[in-house]
Amino acid sequence: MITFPKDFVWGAATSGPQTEGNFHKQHQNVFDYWFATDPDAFDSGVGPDLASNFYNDYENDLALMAQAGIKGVRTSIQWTRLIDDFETGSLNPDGVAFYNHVIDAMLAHHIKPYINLHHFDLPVALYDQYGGWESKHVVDLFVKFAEQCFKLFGDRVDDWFTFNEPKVVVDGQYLYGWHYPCLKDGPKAVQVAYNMNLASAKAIASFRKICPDETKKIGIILNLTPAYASSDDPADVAAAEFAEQWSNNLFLDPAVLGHFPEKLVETLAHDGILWDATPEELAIIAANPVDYLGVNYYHPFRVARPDISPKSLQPWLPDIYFKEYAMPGRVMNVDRGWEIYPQAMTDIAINIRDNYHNIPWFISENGMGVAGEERFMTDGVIQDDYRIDFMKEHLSALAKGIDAGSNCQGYFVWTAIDCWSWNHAYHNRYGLIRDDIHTQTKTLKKSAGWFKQLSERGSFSK
Ligand code: BGP
Repeated sequence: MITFPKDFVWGAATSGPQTEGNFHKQHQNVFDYWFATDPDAFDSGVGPDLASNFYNDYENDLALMAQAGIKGVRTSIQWTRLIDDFETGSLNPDGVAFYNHVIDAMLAHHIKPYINLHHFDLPVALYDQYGGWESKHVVDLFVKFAEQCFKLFGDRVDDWFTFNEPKVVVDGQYLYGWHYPCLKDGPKAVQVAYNMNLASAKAIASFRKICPDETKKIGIILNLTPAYASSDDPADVAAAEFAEQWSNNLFLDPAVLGHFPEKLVETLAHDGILWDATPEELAIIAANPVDYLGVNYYHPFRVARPDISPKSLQPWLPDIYFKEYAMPGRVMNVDRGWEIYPQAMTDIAINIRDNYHNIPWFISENGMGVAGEERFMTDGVIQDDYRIDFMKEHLSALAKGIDAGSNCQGYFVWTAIDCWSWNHAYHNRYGLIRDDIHTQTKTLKKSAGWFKQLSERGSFSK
């Protein structure tokens, strides 16, 4: 039997852009724009216009989530829905009404709202005008938006997050082409990483003024991908050390410790591409650490020495210090192309315990995306035993970390209801609840029943 602490929160995570649909939304975010201009970049040409219809169906969706034993829901407020004028931060009345209804409905269903402010959904107008997160003006516009959220909903929402996976914005927009505008520009990526750290700290500073009550907490959600060296060879170990700093500590250290990783700063300065920062900004980052941390974990990061030396002549990219390594014999989620490695849950827990003041944290996303789930349907129910096994294995590894003293306080599965997954659209399904996207009919999968028992008992048998 694997048992979790008494007040452990059993929740589910999602985001505004992946569920709501674009009904009555005044502005386009970068994904809306990308889909409107290049639908072929999306699986089966399916965009975010309808998503899982949460804008119209939230009452029914939340009722189903409650049936699945979900006690906390993390979603995001869309900047492009709540705000009419980005410069002044003026409000869109329909957006305000919608998020008020959603928060009230969550509370009515005894579901605790966990509200995030940015989930890859930069307004495209701010990219066109200012280069998006490259600009410190955009940092200040984000803070205006955040302040509106704290003022409007801070009376009922206790749990807040500035960003979901800011590192994925850096990687997706500036290095590897997963997010519009698909640039490949190392120095810009470095500045964007700094600006997003600054935006988070500035939003936290505002939060402390607007929501001073001690029951209100604010954090950041980071995708931690522990870096494992492909061998004991010093060159592979050095590659893994850089990858750990670049992929994880670049956001984890400022958020929790209030400063950037020294070795990484040294390397970036040596390479002549360190971000533009002022002492005042660094003081804001130092003075505004998070109250707690959300950790999204899906897969490890296996790393080997790079193919070519950083001394070679080439534009700067972080990849001059490492390359991804496909470990022979690894267990794979073939549909998503991600390695399955539950042990990393324990490693993350111990790392937070030992190197990050044992700050309170929770798993803010973990789950399994599978294609063509209809193949597992019997009597109208998806028999997703593979998803139950995935959760069991990851929760067992997490419990080891908690037993060793790590201060983990919850587990949020990705996701409650099958949702739109960016460029992969509806290819892989992650939900405890199936969405037939042709009829928008939602039904519980087998895993929903298992999750309900888990949340009622706080334990499961192996
Ligand atoms: C995380 C994101 C989610 C979600 C999830 C699944 O990185 O925070 O928004 O999409 O990954 O990944 P994907 O949708 O790429 O399969």
